[in-house]
Amino acid sequence: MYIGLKPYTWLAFFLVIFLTVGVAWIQYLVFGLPNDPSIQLPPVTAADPKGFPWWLCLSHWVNFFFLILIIRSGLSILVDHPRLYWNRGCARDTEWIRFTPIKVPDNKVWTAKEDARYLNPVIGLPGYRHTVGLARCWHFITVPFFLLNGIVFIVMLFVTNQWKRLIPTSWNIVPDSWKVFVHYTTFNMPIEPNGFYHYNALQQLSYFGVVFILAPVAMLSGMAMSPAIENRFHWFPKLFGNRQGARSIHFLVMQAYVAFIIIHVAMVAATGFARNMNHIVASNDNTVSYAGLYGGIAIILFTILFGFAAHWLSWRRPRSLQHTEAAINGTLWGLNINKLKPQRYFKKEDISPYFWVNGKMPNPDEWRNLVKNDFKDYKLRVSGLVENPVELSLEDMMKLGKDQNITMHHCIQGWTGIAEWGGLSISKLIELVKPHPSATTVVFYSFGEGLYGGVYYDTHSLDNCLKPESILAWEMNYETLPDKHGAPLRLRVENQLGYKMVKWVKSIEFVESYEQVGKGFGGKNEDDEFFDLLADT
Ligand SMILES: Nc1nc2c(c(=O)[nH]1)N[C@H]1C(S)=C(S)[C@@H](COP(=O)(O)O)O[C@H]1N2
Ligand SMILES: [Mo]
Repeated sequence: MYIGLKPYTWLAFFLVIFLTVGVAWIQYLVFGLPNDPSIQLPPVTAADPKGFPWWLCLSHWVNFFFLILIIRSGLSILVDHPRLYWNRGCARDTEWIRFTPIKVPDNKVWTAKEDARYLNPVIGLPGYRHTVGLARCWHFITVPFFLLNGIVFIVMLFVTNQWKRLIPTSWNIVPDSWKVFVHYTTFNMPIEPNGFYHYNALQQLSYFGVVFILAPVAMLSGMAMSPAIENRFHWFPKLFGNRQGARSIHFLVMQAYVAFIIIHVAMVAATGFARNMNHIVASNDNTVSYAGLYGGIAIILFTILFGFAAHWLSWRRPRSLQHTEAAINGTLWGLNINKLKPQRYFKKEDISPYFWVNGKMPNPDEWRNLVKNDFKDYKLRVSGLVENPVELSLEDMMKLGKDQNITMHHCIQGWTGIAEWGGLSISKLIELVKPHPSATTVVFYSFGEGLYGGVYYDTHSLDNCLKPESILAWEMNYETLPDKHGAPLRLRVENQLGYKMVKWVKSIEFVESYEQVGKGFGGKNEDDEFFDLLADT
């Protein structure tokens, strides 16, 4: 796996290493070992927690199980656009880290789909090419369980007195943690308290950080990547700088989790493996039994076996995963995120200098002949369950009036870009064609094909089409829509992900249900690549 870092990223990386490990060594070599703070821990009092209760052991391992699935599916999502940025336009050559040897060429169209990488299935869930749809299924099926487990855990912490072992009550924890850190990094093991009753300062601080900092930051940075949230609450991604900052921080949180897991497991092994495992698996402080250790190994084996089952499901039962994801999240999103109405707030100066391209250019003669004649012969056919079917030329549409919006586009693969779009508001079209009351879904067909052949199309609920900023655009950044971005006409529905915004629109049809179109899942990518089922929600 190729990893490319910008010089400033290397610098930041080495600075972090130096400020921690380097400084610890300097202190040790110059001033000697600091006194051992573990020894100074207050004595265990009667009010202190007595060991690990069973619910704590259970939630620890449930957390482990889901965290592994979340990290593995997250990695597969990441490499579908294997670049991370701090700027929201994802400009060429501005990524601070990339997981691909390829530099984005500037002399030809290089689509985000071509740029996608894939992982070995031992690491990614699933591995192999173009599985972002299924990787998202796994990510979003597991996240609610992870969250629920976390909530139960935190409630139980406070219902009992277990919070005392996790939450620092004095700022002394910071210098004390540093002292422990100096001990560890210079391989002078401090005297450990019995972890069944008490943690050392650094241990407490890191567990606290994992539960009360990493988890909430992961959740918030994840939410900041949603187009519906970003286009409605523009302040939200600013918590992380911007939308791409949120993606980068989401990644760094994952890195912190992985680093934590490695160090945590190493420390558990180094400080009395069998006894520690009895604590966290068997909920006892037995010093001779191996029951906890065997139990822990069994849980880890189960997690690995589940990984195999997860791949089997991904290849053999992808539809059931897609439906499970929709049953869990489609319903939730329908109730909240999808109700959000995009709002105007971007200004002309926010427009991204670079805007990624996606999808296969249409090839039929029909479209190429239209290009030759500057789309003067183009007619958009609007039909289906409508009182007044129409065929509109670009000129006809322009006469109906132009709506202009500056919005952020979110590709499911991870990149974003801000652009101005000008065109016909879909609500005006709906007014004109007068859909029957039975029409709930609008289908947009393209001249182009999907990745695996067949007409590219997608569907939207009437409700989403009527949202402000839902338009059929013939203009991008105040100029005629370029061919590669979907000329003559492309869809904009700003509370949705990019794949739902059909380019090179050929015709529109009003139907009763998306199940009547294509394979019946709401769009070309939903049909062929198991992307999120969002239609009609
Ligand atoms: N006809 C068609 N429309 C399409 C696609 C496609 O492959 N074919 N790709 C979609 C995806 S995944 C994205 S992110 C956007 C990209 O729009 P852009 O190329 O203008 O950036 O177009 C969408 N519309
Ligand atoms: Mo996309």
